[in-house]
Amino acid sequence: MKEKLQKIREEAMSKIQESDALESLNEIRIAYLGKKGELTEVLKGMKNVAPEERPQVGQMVNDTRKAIEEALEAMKAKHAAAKREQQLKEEVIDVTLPAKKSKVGHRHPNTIALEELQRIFVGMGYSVVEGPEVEYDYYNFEALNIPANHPAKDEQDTFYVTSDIVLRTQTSPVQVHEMEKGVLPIRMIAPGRVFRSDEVDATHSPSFHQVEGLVIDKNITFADLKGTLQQFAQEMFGPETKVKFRPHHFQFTEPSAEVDITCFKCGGKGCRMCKGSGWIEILGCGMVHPRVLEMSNIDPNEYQGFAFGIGLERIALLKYEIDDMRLLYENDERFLKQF
Ligand code: 2NL
Repeated sequence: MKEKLQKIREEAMSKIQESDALESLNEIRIAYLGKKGELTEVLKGMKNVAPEERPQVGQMVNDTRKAIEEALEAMKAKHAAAKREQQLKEEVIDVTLPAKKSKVGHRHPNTIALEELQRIFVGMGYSVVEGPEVEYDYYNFEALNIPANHPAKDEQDTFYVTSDIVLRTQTSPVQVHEMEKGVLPIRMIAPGRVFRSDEVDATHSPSFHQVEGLVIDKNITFADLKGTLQQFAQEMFGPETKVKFRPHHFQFTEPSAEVDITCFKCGGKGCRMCKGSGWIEILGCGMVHPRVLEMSNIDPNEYQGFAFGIGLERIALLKYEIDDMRLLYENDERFLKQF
């Protein structure tokens, strides 16, 4: 019995010494100290030992168990230390390496132009009002004095959702809603996305952005409109900018005009930018048609107003000398990061 214990002890010790990883130590523990382990088997044989020898053999079994347990613990610590050492060696981080460059986003040219435009009009006391992109036919056309048979209402130009609901073709409906509220005076701009059934090319897109302006008060004249738009043009395109009002026609204004500015590239001498004319068209405007006021319950004898509509993409293209509107919609990083 003593020899057997001695043999078990020596065998276990040498296996522990030879073990090469934490996992194999557990197998050794089970093989010697487990429920069906060798030492346990020896204990089961105690009944064959003479009673007077039992305490001594029992003591030896306990000593052997203790010795194996201690050896296992010591080896476990050694393996763990070695494993950690190995990890530290393999998982070294070079803190002197340069950091990954994170990409910083850019504001879109449309956004930059819109923010500039808003800054100018807010500076003149205008509020900024937004509204839905889907509108009743009434607010998009009828309330703006555009009759049922007007060519702009043609399915070729307008996206119809139902027979009386459309994707707005201008942001004027937002202004009509403001007029209907009946709180006067009004001094507002309405920026937003608008839709027209156009083919995509360098200057057209089925979805683009517009900023419309509306002022309604007592004693508003065409002179107020001219002064306001001149101020806007000079702030947007430089203090030397001159404006020219050309007679035009819109259903919702009377009189109506288109506004040209002196070319900011050549100062009016004529260049590629202004196609040699020295002038660049930037917006449409006019005095709000009396019928438009009436339909929104504003008395044209008491109140007058002016309105204007600016194509945002057109302003962005001009300001940044971009020659194709499609670039504004492709969101190519190489393009966007230039602004
Ligand atoms: C253009 C022309 C314009 C308006 C828009 C307007 C709005 C109301 C009443 C009267 Cl509520 N007029 N808007 C007036 C004149 C011109 O836009 O060429 N836009 C790109």
